[in-house]
Amino acid sequence: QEYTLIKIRCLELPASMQEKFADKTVFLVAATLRPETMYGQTNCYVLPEGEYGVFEMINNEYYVCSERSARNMSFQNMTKEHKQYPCLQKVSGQELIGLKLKAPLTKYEYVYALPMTTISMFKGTGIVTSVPSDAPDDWAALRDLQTKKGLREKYNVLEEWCNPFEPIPIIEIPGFGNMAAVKLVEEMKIQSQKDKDKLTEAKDKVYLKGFYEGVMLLGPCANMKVQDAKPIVRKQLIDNNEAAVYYEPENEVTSRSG
Ligand code: ZZB
Repeated sequence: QEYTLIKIRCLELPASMQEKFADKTVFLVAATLRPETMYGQTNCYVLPEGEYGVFEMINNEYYVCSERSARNMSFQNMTKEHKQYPCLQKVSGQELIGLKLKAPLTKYEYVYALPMTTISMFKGTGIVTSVPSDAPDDWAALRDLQTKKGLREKYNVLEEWCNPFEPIPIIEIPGFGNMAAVKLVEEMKIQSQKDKDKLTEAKDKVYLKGFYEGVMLLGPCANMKVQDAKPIVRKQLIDNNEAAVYYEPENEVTSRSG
């Protein structure tokens, strides 16, 4: 599986990381199959009870991600030393919640790291960038945080980290409008991010119809079909050093995430 790794720069660090990494360039890195949707990022998701690590990469960059993904990166000439991926420090998802971040391409000047309870630590980096306009899971989780005070309190999330961040229309899909995920989540009466089966169904629908019929609404690829825009936006992100190519061994993913 070929992913695009989106580099979301930390504008601040958790207390536990401040001593070692204060003068370093640190990113939360999120694996995505939809680089063309990065115009619609409103936040970044972490698994609160997930265990992440800080790893040194080439060019004096530091990535926060799962150790499993750092291992994969070490075989892809991304870490400082080939096949080496020493964990410089462990950090929990809960510690990352509330960090102020700079994400590429989105109109929001900065976004925040927020909790998502359905993240798999066995897929991608365990960090997920959020595009609620086009990813039903992302909208369900953001809406949960925006509307449920108890949930915010449980994970120490402040209202100002989620409520001002509205989904951004980025792709027009015939029949689904310009915020396909929002529309489907309402139409299918999806209750919360835990509504797994319905969310899978919604995701499959948006993926398929978006890829073949979606048209970009903004950026240099405006008016282009999603399938044509995808490689162009991806290349632009990589050329700007805002993203990297990342592969995941197929069988490992399926066997471990079950
Ligand atoms: C941005 C994005 C925008 C995504 C979109 C999807 C959509 P898949 O398709 O299930 O194999 N993702 C990545 N890592 C994880 C993880 N560890 N746990 C849970 N979700 C994860 O996986 C690829 C997508 O699942 C990724 O692409 C990421 O969300 C999420 F408009 O990134 B995506 C219709 C979907 N639209």
